[in-house]
Amino acid sequence: MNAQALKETAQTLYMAEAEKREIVRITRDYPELTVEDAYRIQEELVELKLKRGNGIIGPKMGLTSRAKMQQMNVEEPIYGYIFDDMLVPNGGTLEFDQLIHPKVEAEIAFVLGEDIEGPGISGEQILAVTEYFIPVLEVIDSRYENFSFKLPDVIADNASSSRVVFGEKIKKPDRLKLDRASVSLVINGEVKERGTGDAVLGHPANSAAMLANMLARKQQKLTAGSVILTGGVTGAVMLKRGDSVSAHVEGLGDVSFTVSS
Ligand code: 0L1
Ligand code: MG
Repeated sequence: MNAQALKETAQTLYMAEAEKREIVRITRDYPELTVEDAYRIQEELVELKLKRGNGIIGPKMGLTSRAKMQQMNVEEPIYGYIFDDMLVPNGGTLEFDQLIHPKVEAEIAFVLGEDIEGPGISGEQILAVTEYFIPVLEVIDSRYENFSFKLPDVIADNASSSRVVFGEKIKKPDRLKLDRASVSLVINGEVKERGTGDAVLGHPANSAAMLANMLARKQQKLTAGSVILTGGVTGAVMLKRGDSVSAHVEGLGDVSFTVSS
């Protein structure tokens, strides 16, 4: 895809999000779209949001569970970015009318005390510089019709990022084994999804390490203080108006929101 087409595609995705409008996946018209070009589109999209005045809260990993990777037939997760206009306060309201077809998943975020730069970063190295963990509800809202996309499409679409709700920032507890921590996603009082931290590449810290190594290919690094979403511990569940949503992460606590009616 040439530079002009990359820019136009980013603009199309940007407008689809702003206007809450589904679009047909890019790979229908560009079946040869590569992962590299998809990240270039994502970079253009990020630029458009920065130019609008938005700030980046931090990066996110997506497709981190074996099940999702197999489903998409990929060997590597993907990344995208969470922006400040995506924040919904803990216990607050998610405005349904601002979204297309939102789904929610429960995750664990890391906040590092130092910058860390790949390649060759391990989960242990991430844990050594982690200051805080945060329980998270991530709302994903693919801009593509029926969440129907191929890998390059979802990369270009900023990994379906849409909204995020953070629980309390917890100073990294020394003895907490995040891989064994159970995580539940509750909607309207019913546990809809359950998992343990090891669903995320064996340990959520491995996901942050992989992200550091992926960013290193672009001479970028994980920076101290940014919030890093490590990927869904639970599956994603479709939201509807009026839903009351919470997640419990063992050792870290709860996070919740309500969907507007
Ligand atoms: O956060 C995520 O894992 C989203 C990845 C994109 C896949 C999807 O939209 O279902
Ligand atoms: Mg996610």
